[in-house]
Amino acid sequence: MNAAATGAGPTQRVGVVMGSDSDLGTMRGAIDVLDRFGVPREVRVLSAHRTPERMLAYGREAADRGLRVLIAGAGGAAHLPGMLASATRLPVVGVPVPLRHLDGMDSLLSIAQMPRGVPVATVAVGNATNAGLLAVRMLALSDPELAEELEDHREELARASAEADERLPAQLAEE
Ligand code: C2R
Repeated sequence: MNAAATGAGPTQRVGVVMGSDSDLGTMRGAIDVLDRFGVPREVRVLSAHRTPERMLAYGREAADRGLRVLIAGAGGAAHLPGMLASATRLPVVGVPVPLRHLDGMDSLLSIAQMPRGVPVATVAVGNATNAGLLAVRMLALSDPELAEELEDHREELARASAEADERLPAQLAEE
């Protein structure tokens, strides 16, 4: 089992944190991206509401443990990303997790509307994939190999889009 999969150890570069294990379906998007780029990560369930002391300790120790970026997802009254950001100087990327009610708007606003001085970079509702990519982009600033892989990924996206563009006339003609 590699370091990324064990979820422990000093080599982890990104901490993926969620308020509940019920968020895992959404947060898997970030985990998959980090694994795809080979970025060592750990995954934790921590809650500003349910385990405030554990959550604060994690935030306070994160930088010293070698983590470079935190990704934090939570649904509803999503205080976790902001509270983590208050306990660390590391960049925190917040993921609004949609629950059954309010389509994730509650979570989105809880995460995005941070007071001046304590930033949380917020992605779209449910879009943990972009949180993973944002973390990879941050790490790539000081990692040329990762930067090259990101360029390949960007080219791949552009190629897929161009291919869809070329396929579309034939698809419409078949309708
Ligand atoms: P359960 O499914 O465990 O009842 O959790 C979680 O992120 C989850 O989406 C329901 C929702 O509660 C959220 N939660 C928070 C926080 N802790 C848990 N928003 C927090 O600290 O912000």
